[in-house]
Amino acid sequence: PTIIRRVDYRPPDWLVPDVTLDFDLDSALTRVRATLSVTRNGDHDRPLRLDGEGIVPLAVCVDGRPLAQDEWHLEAGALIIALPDGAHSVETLVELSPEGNSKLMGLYASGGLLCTQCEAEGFRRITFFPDRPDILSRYSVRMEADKARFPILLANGDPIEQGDLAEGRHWARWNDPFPKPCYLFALVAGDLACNADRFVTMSGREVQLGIWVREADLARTDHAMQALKNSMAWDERVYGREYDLDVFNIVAVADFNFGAMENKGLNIFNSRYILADPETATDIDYDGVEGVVAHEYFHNWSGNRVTCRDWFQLSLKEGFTVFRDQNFSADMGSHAVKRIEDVRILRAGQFPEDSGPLAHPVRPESYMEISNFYTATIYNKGAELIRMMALMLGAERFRAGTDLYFDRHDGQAATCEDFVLAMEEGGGIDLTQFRRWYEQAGTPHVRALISHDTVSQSVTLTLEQTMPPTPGQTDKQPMAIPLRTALFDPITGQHRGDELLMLTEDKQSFTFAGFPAAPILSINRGFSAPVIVETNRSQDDLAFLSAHDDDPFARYEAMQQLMVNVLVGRIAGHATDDAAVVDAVRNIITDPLLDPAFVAEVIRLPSEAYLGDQMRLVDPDAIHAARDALQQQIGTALEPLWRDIHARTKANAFSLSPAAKGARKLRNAALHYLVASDAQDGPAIAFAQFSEADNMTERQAALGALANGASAEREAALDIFYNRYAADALTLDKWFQTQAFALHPDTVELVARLSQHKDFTLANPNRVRSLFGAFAGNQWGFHHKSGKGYRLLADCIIALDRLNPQTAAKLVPPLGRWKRFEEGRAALMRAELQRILTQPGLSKDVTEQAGKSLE
Ligand code: BAL
Ligand code: ZN
Repeated sequence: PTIIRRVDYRPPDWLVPDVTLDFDLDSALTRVRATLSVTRNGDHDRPLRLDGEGIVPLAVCVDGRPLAQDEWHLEAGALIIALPDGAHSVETLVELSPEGNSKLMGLYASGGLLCTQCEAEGFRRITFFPDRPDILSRYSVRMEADKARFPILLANGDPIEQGDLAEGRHWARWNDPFPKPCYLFALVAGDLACNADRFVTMSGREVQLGIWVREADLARTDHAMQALKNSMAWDERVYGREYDLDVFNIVAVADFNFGAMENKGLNIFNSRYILADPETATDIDYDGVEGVVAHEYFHNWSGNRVTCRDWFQLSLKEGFTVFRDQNFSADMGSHAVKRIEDVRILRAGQFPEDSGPLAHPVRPESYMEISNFYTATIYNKGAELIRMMALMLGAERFRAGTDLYFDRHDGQAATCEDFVLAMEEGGGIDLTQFRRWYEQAGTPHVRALISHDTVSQSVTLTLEQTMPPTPGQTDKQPMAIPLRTALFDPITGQHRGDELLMLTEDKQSFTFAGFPAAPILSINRGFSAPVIVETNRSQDDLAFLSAHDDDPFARYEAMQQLMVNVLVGRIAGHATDDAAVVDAVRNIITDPLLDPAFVAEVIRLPSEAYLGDQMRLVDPDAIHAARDALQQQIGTALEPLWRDIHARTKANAFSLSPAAKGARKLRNAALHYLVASDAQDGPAIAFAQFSEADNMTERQAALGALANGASAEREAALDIFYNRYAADALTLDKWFQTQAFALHPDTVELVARLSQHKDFTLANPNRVRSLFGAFAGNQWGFHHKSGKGYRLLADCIIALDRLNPQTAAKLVPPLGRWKRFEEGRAALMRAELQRILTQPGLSKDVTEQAGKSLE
């Protein structure tokens, strides 16, 4: 397959200012007539090239004249037409089968609905078009369909007209006045019910809001609607961005590759990010709905009004929009907890990517299949880059930078460089060196050594950075790393203020005067830079910070490091001071001033995967044993406290208030420690919580705690859960996911059985992710030394690739971590990658991921 390179970007040969689309919709056979006004862009004689995939033109007309067969040809799926002069009207007709579209890209059927997904390159599966984000067109869309089966017809923009036709058919026309790239095109047809509401914008315009779902799901849409209204108000208040159309619609569909899609005025969502009620959604699900609704809404400016010039600039819209949704969610709840959660996500998903064979810069240089670049690096590390710029600039200057960016590039297809320039000019800062964050892949390592001199009563902090080599990048330049730092007096527990140190050289020293005694270092406070910090702090220093640091992230981090040191030491066979961890946990859970949600985060043991990331060679069995033992030790040593927490955090009635959510989170953490302790009644307590809970947060946590063990309660709870939710796909996903995540010696066998379960299907991406996505994230289960886990995942990838290559390719990266495992496991992983690569007809999605993973 061809490699696409950033340096090869050329402006388009032809522009398409206006598009008229006419859809005759039907699940089995849909006809699409497209009329494009095309204009030559620049002085050249190149033909018009319209991308196409899996479609053939049934008719081609230019300026109303049907072309003969020899006046056009197909080249790698694209329609090529030589045209004279500078402007023409080009009309094509194609036929599609939405119900035969298992890739879920283009126009497809899902649960009786017809819907579209075009980003990144799905529009070419609907009609012939120059499918690239720098072609911005005004769209007018007419849809016609059977009225009984498809009573609702939605598209981008505003509704213009509709009417009835003979034989039970009807039609509707929608116009979108804002020029947009074709990846933002959308339509939906189906039998949908609407949660309707309104929002009045800051300039007093009324916007009609609609969340469209199956009638039976209507009661589960209120949280999403509230999130939408909060997002609209937040973007006005924080960024001065107002919504621009008269309607804003969201549709939930069951089969979806992404989480959601920001199509102009018509967001289409994976139903898991719209539907929520206490019976079926956990607090994490509720937060996911709020965050994703906000994310897609925010794209209206960061993505739609200002879009990307080419797909190498994907982080321009994604990194910035993730940053925006993270801050929105923090404002809606707890800043401290949100930051901890976001860093945990970054470390779980992006750090491994950055240290493996698929590492790529935030602005990549090349790709084979763009779908493979919707990664944690583009999204989450991209958001960290924006966060660092915001930190260096301060709130006011950052806002000046974003104002300049939006004003300057409104209606344009822009680049990451345009964003950085707007920050420099609007915010008044030189980001020359900072640009390396966009160019160099890999997570910087920072070594921070603190030394105290009693004679001069000064402290020297020496910072040293190294950038590990990544594929295609062996020699790296030093990065500009902003590190928020404070020095604590161990006696008073105070510090003199937080300083932003800029590490820009390979090695730099900072000296601070006026310290008669050695202070304790708090560094990378708030996780000010996405780096790995190593320090020479003792376990006592970390215990001190875990009890006293006034930066909540740094306090969490100190506890994590304390736990990591004990666990890594234990795995290496060293004597470890476990009591220090038990004492630190006791301090946190007995501090009445702390927010319970924050407490629950701080006392959480590092995941097995995170521990693996701290080791050169991952030993899944040793990691599991060490972590399990420490959990048991903390559970047993503090058992009365866990019992007390568990009892007093039980609520009388369900509420979604921050206090109620915090209480549930802490209650579940206490339950996990109780079940892990030596107490005999752990499973009984978990089963009681499972049975009595009036909400999914407590029910699923109890199920998860039981699933790790081997009690009779485990099987009973799994059966009850299955029978209660077998008819509800999103909730049944949790049943698959909980078992695939279970830290249980038989997980690999269980996953094999579940993959044959009558409710397992490769046709639904959520179901695939709930079993195989979860399993691949279960280090102990997946890396079973027999290699059975690798074989199961590879079987799934091979079978899924024939239906849905995009989702199949997302499952490949866990197999690419073989260099971090001993030779036995590494060889088994490589063998599965090789087996995948030898499959006939393998997609370029999986070919790229598996090929790179073997290097
Ligand atoms: N643009 C694809 C889905 C999302 O990031 O919003
Ligand atoms: Zn996005």
